[in-house]
Amino acid sequence: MHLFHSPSSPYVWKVTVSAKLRNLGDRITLIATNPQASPPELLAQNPLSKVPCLVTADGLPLFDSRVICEYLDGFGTARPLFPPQGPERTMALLMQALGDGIMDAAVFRRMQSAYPQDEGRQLLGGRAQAAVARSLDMLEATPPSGLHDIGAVTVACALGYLDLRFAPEPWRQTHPRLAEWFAEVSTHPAIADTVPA
Ligand SMILES: N[C@@H](CCC(=O)N[C@@H](CS)C(=O)NCC(=O)O)C(=O)O
Repeated sequence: MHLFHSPSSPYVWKVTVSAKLRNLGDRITLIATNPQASPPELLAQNPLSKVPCLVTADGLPLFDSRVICEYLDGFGTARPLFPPQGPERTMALLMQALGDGIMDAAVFRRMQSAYPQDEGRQLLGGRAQAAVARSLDMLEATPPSGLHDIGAVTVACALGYLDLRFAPEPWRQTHPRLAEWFAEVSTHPAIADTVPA
């Protein structure tokens, strides 16, 4: 399998953490990619010009991170990250949606910070910042436990991305239970060995 990859993407990180947790890391070859440059090799596989994009051993291109992570659950014998059914699955998917939403808002803020900060951009950036703040509050009320499912993996990668891109906006003091969980899972090799640069 080949993975179109960019080292600072939180969505790519989510895929590499999932692959490592499921002992599949050595079955995936990384292809360094700048999706902003829309290279033809990426466009041939993903018309959205986004990473991650996984090309399976059969040559099937898969995007986005949600589809790729669930696909990876079909291999190997490690515990699946997507619970098969019932309330456990619903909660894992909900936490995945929350983590993905934090990534979406944070990546959007980061991208638009490169442009002149007119009134419209300030308004949109402020909405994205507020969405992240509210999401952190929700996670503080019910922090994930362990790194057992796709919800916990996604939230961990979202928090790691905040640390990477928004370090001057500390969240730990105001969210101590979430901070404690993140400190604990950050030592897991699947996270510690794959931290984005
Ligand atoms: N929902 C997608 C989001 C992927 C995404 O937005 N990736 C960013 C990198 S962080 C990207 O490739 N952006 C390129 C672009 O928007 O042109 C997923 O979960 O994979």
